[in-house]
Amino acid sequence: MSAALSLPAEEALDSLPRVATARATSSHDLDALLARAEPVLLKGAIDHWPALAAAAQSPGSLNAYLKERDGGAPVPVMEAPPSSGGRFGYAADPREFTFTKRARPLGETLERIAYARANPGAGYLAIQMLSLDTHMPAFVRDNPMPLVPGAARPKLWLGGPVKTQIHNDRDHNLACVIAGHRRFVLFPPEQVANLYIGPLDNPPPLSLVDPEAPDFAAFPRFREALRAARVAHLAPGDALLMPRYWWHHVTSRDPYSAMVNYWWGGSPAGRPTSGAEHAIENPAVGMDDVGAKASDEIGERTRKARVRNRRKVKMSWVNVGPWQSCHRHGQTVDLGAVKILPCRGVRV
Ligand SMILES: O=C(O)CCC(=O)C(=O)O
Repeated sequence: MSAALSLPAEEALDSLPRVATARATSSHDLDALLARAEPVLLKGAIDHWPALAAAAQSPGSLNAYLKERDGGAPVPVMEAPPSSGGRFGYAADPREFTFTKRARPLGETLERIAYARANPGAGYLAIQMLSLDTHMPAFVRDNPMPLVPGAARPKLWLGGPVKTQIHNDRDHNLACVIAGHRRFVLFPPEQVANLYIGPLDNPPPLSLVDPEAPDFAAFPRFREALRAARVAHLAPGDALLMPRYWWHHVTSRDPYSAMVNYWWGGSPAGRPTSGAEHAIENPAVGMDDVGAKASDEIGERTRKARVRNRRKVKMSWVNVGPWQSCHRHGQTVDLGAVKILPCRGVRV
C-alpha cells in the first residue's frame, strides 16, 4: 500500500498524485490537451473575469454582481440537512438521496446560503447547474470563455461547503472556480470496475463509496480505484479540464464557493453512439427485473412512485455482485481513451 493510502481518508485524498498543470490560450491548445485524455489544471484561466474580481472582494460583492444581472426566473437549489455533513449523494438507502431540489428566486437563495454560512446548524444549500444563458445573459457577455466551443454553455454552481459524490459526465467539462477552493478527486473511466456505481436509472449514477470515509470492508475494490486516482486543488481563477467519463468527487472547501462550468462534446443529441458507449453509460442494461419482488416491501405509495422505486431497486441490485458492464453489448472495447470492461454477465 502506498504511503498516501495509509493516511486518514481526507489527507489521503489530498496527497494523491496531482493532475498536470498546463496553459491554454486558444481553443487549439485546449483541443491538444483534450487529446491527452487526462484531466489538466489550467491555473489562472479566468483571471480576466469581472466576476472573479467581484468575488475577490467578498461573498456579498459576488452576490451583488449576480443579483444585478438576475433575470428573475427561479434557480435550481439543492438542499441537504445538517446530518448530511454537506454530502450530496445517496442516503443510507441508495434508493434515496441526501438532498432535495427546488426552484427558488436567486435573491432569497443567496440570503439563505449566507444564513447557512453563519449558522452551521441550518444545513447545506447550493445552486447547481444554473443556466447562465437563460438566467444571466449579461454575465455570459461580460465573462467570456473563448477556450471552449461556442456550443458549450456556462452553468453556475454556488453554495456552501458541499461535497458531490463520485459520478461522471458524458461530456468534456471545463470547471472554472470563481470563489472558494475546490478539490476534485478524479478516477479514470475504466475504474468503473472499482467504484461500486449505484442505481443507474436515477441520473447521474453515483458511487456507493464515500471516498472521504471509505468502507473498505464493504467496498474492497475501492483501494484499487484509489491507486489510479489523482487530485486537483483549484483556487479562484483556476479551471479544471476534465475529459468525458472521468469519474470525479468534488469538495467545496470554503464556506462560500462559486464555479462556472462548460460541458461539450458528448454523443449527438445526448444519445450513446455505439454499443461501447452504451455500455459505459448504462452498465445495468440487460439486467433481469430481479427487483420486482423487493419493490413490494417498499410500502403503500402511489402507482407512479411504486414503478419508480421498483426500477431503482432493480438497478441497485447490480451492485450486489461483481461489476458487469453490459449484458447486451458486453465486450472489451478501446474507444480512444475510454476502455470498456469485458461484460461478465453477472446475475445476482
Ligand atoms: O462542484 C461540484 O460540487 C460538482 C461539480 C461537478 O460535478 C461537475 O462540474 O461536473
